[in-house]
Amino acid sequence: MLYTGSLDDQIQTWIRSLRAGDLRALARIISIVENRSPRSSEVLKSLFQHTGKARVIGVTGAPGAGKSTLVDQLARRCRKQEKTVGIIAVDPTSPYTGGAILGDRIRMQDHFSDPGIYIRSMATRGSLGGLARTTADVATVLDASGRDVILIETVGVGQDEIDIVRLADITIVILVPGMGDDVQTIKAGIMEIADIFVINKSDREGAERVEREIRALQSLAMRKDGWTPLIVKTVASEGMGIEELASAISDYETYLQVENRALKKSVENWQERLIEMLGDAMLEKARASMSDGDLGRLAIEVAEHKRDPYTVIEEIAGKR
Ligand SMILES: Nc1nc2c(ncn2[C@@H]2O[C@H](COP(=O)(O)OP(=O)(O)OP(=O)(O)O)[C@@H](O)[C@H]2O)c(=O)[nH]1
Ligand SMILES: [Mg+2]
Repeated sequence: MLYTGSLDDQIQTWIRSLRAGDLRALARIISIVENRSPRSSEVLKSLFQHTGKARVIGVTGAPGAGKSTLVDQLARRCRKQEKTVGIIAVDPTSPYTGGAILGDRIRMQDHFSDPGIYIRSMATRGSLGGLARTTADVATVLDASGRDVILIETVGVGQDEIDIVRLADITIVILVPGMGDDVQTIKAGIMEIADIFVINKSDREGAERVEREIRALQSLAMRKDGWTPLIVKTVASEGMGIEELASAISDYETYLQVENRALKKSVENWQERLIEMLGDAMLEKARASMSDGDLGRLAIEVAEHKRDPYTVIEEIAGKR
């Protein structure tokens, strides 16, 4: 596409199309922020004022727990209520889940004819700025495009994933029966951020045991906001328990609306995100001030013990 106006005009045109529901503009702007192209920060600055309206729901759990199936069911339910949906599927990159990713694509194709559901798969691990930040930026674009609900699916394996679900207003952690240690295998950090627990594959034996384990953990430590995460049993592949999950979501929403809790949660999330963004920006600034050659030369000097790395870093960070 050819644009003749100034950079700002171009961005404004794209944003107008995006806000009018143009799916091509949506895809284009998502690509811009995903690739961190030079315009991306201008785009995000302009979009921010249009965000904050979408309900962001994070869905996390072990590989194969049924996250995609559940997200799919939630999306369907939203559509029945005429709500528009954006789905961000943060692909696990481990090779053994390749089949599952393919499965996702096929299953989600059901929705491709419905412009009310927009699905974006991301496999950006190791990219500049990190997975969490890119996911946050894509969610910003979807929010600004007017999507009512944004569902973020991510495998609950590492810090990146914990950061991603921190973007969400509501975090759903999926557990399944019969996975050995069940609850213990899920990272402690993930357990802490659950607003709602889903025990999926409840058609299998052991769902009760998982529930008991969660309750036992809950009795050990109260959440500091006083919320006791609800536990919902589902068979996502059969659409069972989805209504119960929807009402758990709305119970939590009701809870958030009291005593300014939603705002407090958002402030906490922004505190984390601002630190992250600041870290990125400082690193970029430091990198820009030196060439690869500089870094290589310093690495040699440190390796040869001609200089100590602490002073080197202090110099670069401008402390000395
Ligand atoms: N028995 C049973 N199978 C289910 C249920 N929910 C999902 N499945 C199946 O479990 C498999 C994995 O489901 P997915 O939704 O792809 O799981 P996922 O957590 O998204 O997997 P990854 O994205 O690879 O981590 C699929 O074959 C589903 O059909 C359930 O409630 N019961
Ligand atoms: Mg999946």
